[in-house]
Amino acid sequence: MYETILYEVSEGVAIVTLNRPDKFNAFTEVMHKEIIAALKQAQKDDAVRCILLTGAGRAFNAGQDLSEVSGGDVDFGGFLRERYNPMILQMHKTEKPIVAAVNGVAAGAGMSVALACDIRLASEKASFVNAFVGIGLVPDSGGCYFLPRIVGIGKALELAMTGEKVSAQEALGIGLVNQVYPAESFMEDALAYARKLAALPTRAIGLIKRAMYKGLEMGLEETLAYEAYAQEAAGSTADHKEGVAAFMEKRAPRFTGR
Ligand code: T3D
Repeated sequence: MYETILYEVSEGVAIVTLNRPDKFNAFTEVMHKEIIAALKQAQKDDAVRCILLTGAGRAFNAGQDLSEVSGGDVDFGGFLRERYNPMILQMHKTEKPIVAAVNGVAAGAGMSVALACDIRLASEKASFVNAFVGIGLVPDSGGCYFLPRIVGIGKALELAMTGEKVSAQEALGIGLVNQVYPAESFMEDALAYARKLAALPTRAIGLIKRAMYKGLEMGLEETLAYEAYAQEAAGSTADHKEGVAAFMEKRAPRFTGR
């Protein structure tokens, strides 16, 4: 039903695969729309408790399909406002964890999308290229928001200004990715990670995501107030009751995401 992505739900995980392997899964207008639609589909589906975003073939994503923009004048502002920004905002407001399974190179807006995911898992064959400067552009799609927050301003400026490729191991060293797995078992390992997240209290995880990002932007007083609000919501879930009951009964909890 999608043209540029694959969408599959398996054991609580919606696997969204960017699927233009001959173009290194570069973004097109259709792909932006389909990613937004897939995120909304996953948000609505109670059977989905984690979203895993990956790429088909050798690459994760090479950013904007440059053949779409090579012909002449491009309305860059409009391009971002209409295509990229809604996709990043949809990721941000999705109240389920989004895990990037970075199977190969993530370049330009492809790197930004990986940064906008909540967790990044990398194949040892993955790499990151802040490719914008290489074509005389500025990091977009949230790159200027997420990159300095994830790796610190000094490293963020270096990566954005030089556009140098960062290997998976280097990415692990600077906190750009959370885990690196062998290439041969990468998708199995990434799926196992996503399934683990999918078995946790989904509503609390959605609230953790929202509260943590809000905490980045607010002062202490506002953050404390927001935490109280979020805790009220989390404290009224069935999963909270189950977690406490399981602890008291000295057994493993069975969370249902409600
Ligand atoms: O309007 C706007 O542009 C605003 C929006 C901006 C958002 C952005 O994302 S700007 C940044 C755009 N992306 C880039 O500048 C990255 C361009 N690609 C590369 O630098 C390199 O391809 C990579 C570092 C990603 C990978 O290098 P390598 O040596 O492993 O592979 P390759 O041989 O360069 O590429 C493999 C194929 O993918 C190749 O096709 P071919 O020759 O085998 O038929 C290449 O043309 C294609 N490909 C890679 N990136 C893109 C692409 N095709 C279209 N668009 C791409 N971005």
